[in-house]
Amino acid sequence: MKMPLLILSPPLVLSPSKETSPLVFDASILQNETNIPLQFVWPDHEKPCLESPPSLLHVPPIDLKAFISGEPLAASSASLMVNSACQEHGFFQVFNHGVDSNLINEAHKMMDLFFGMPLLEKQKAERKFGEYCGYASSFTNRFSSKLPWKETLSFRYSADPKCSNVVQDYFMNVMGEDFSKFGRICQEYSEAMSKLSMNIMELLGMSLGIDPLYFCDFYEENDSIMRLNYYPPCQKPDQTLGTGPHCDPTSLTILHQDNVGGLEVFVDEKWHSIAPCPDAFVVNIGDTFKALSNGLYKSCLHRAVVNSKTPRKSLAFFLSPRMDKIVRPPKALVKDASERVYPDFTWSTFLEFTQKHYRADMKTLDAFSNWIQMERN
Ligand SMILES: O=C(O)CCC(=O)C(=O)O
Repeated sequence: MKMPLLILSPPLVLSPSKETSPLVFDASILQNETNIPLQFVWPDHEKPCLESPPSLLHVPPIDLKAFISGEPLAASSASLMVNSACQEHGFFQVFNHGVDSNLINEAHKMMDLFFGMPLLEKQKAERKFGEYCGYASSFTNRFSSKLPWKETLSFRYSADPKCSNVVQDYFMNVMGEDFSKFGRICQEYSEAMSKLSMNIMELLGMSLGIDPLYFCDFYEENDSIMRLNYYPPCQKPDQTLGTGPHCDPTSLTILHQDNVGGLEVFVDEKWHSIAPCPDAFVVNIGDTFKALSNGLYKSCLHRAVVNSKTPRKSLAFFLSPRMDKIVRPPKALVKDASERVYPDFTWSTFLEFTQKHYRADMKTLDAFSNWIQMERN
């Protein structure tokens, strides 16, 4: 399928204007700047409200060990909590998840080392336009307004046995020998996330009243994305955002945030925060799973705010199906074809759409599904 040149709101500006010198997000300098560049200043209606901190969102704490134990009461209570949270906003937390805390701590330490390096070093892994892997500092080469106050390093993880070292290989090929430990830890961390996502998929299947193994099977050879987010301090935290409001186009996000705090979710026309908890992962439904659940589960708008004192880190694993899998709700969720909310699509088409034609917001899945329907008519 050939992609149309759609410009969705807000408009995509591909390069900085020729009259001004290109903007560079060098965190080591900008974190002390009291006059932040205008490109980072968000419109008033989108600015965070730091004087009156948002109320906490109720995200049910799910004891995954109890769920996996197969004890019927624990399993049914977890699945009821997940069902109601996913119909309301799509966010919940998992505890007793079985991921080694040393591995999580090591990953955070590696992030400190990486993002603490000089900009020129980090730029050796720079992400190219239209790609989703690599180092990106604030997307200064892609947009020229509403820039996020952050740096990211993203890479691909695949559970296909033929790609058993894909993360480690990426680090070695793009960043070199010196990054082999970082690569190994990211490989292990991504594998742990992929394994954890299978348990969560079992829970989601049960919560939707279908065969608990249905989604495990669907995501068995998942082709996922791992993103390390680093938010440097900002002397004008009330003017900018670390990550702007967006819904995740992927299927399921498993997020570990450090203890600084900054994640917010838009529910009932208000922003709510999710307090950090080092023992838990925050899980949220993305657009692709929303489509798989035939619109029953929500993929909710969220963002990250920054602060003037402490850098913040988060690790996001974006579970996605194998590129050629057809995203179509299981029969049990669609009694009649007229009940279908979204058309069939493959993750590869949706990913390409998100990379080339828009800036993430809450309408991406609708825009994408309108585009598919236009193409097919
Ligand atoms: O850092 C966070 O808390 C949120 C990150 C996020 O939403 C993203 O990476 O898409």
